[in-house]
Amino acid sequence: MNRSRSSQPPVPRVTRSAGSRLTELAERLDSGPGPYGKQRRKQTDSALAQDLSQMSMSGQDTLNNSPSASAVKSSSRGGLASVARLVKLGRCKNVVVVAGAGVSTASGIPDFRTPGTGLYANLEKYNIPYPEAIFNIDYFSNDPQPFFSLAKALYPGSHRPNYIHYFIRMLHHKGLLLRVYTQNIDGLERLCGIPDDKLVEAHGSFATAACHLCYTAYPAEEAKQAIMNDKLPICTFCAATVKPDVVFFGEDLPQRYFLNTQDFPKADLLIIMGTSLQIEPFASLVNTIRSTVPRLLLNRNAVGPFEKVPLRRADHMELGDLEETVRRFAEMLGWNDDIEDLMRSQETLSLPTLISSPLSVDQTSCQSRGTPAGTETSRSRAGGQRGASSGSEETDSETDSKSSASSSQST
Ligand code: CNA
Repeated sequence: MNRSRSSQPPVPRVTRSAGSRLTELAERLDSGPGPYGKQRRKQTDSALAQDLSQMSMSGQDTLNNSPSASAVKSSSRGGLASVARLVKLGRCKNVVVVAGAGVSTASGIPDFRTPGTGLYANLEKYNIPYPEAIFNIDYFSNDPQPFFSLAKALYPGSHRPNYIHYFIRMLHHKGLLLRVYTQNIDGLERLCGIPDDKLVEAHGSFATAACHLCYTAYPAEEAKQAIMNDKLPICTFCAATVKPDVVFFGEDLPQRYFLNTQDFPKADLLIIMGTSLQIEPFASLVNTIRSTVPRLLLNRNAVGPFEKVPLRRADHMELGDLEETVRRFAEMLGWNDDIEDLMRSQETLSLPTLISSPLSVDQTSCQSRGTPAGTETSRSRAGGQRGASSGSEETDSETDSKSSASSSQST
């Protein structure tokens, strides 16, 4: 994580927050004369826009023949089929994926906001005053226990990547993935073999840990062991509580997040999956794409700019269960068999754990505390929960993708 410290060179600071005021600002930028302004991009993107509008009807026809007639109603301008056709025509070679917790519900990890099953609907057991408190750094400073109780349920190890993760990896296999920006902290993108350089874990992960006050690095495996055993991992330097490098509200986003300033202007397709687009600044990323570049929302419900009617010209959405939608998308692209093969081979191999082997520390843990029961999770259809294993087909994907972030926090 990029937490600003006086000894470091100045770096851009963006702090995680809930809210959507930045969305409006970004939209104004998009329509203005600046680098993302409509005027500047109009000519270069007009061919793409023309393709999209021509494809609308035929895309709709294709979908009408599919078994999911209800999804057609929620599609805009041919939705999946239009975008699939663009990909097949070779018009999308720099695809950016923006992902959220909905990508991992098929792996058995609850999201935040789904009524009934989301973590926010099931927080009574953590005894916190409001849901966001569990990810609030000031609240954590006073009482880390609610977060640690939740962390026990979220720690990577008991969940497996699902079809959606492998779809993203297939985008990479086909040479089309510019980058995936995920808000997820479950590490499943890494675990399915998406290489580190293609991945931005915008809200951090459990793969590293550090003191929440002085940012001294702490062995992630030892932090995990302490938390899983209801003990507090304590900083060897200042004796404050250590926490996994998950970005809390009020903390800076990792340095790698700023890759978005290079990637989004370059992108020729944006796929937004399984997110409510409620957390800033991440949510506003989707508005920094050029206005004529297709944006495809795959989610259970319309979110962010897709809630506005009419949608902007190059916007498409396909509402419904994400895994089912992604499977249909993959079938349209002719990728389904490849993805199934990839999943089979990868999931039968043993995969490495996300946390590298522990370094020794002088002091590991201190007092133990009582813990409420862990969060219940549902089971998945594909991938889903299984025992942790180790070993990967693509070893390059298993190195620590947070190296830039980690280096910026050590003194
Ligand atoms: P969110 O606010 O809970 O939104 C999830 C979105 O996905 C909602 O719009 C849901 O309708 C949709 N969704 C959920 N399941 C499905 C499904 N099966 N099919 C279609 N749509 C579905 O979560 P966001 O990601 O938007 O919020 C960002 C937070 C959530 C990040 O900071 C994460 O750290 C945090 N989070 C992460 C995880 C994880 O790592 N797996 C789990 C829970 C929360």
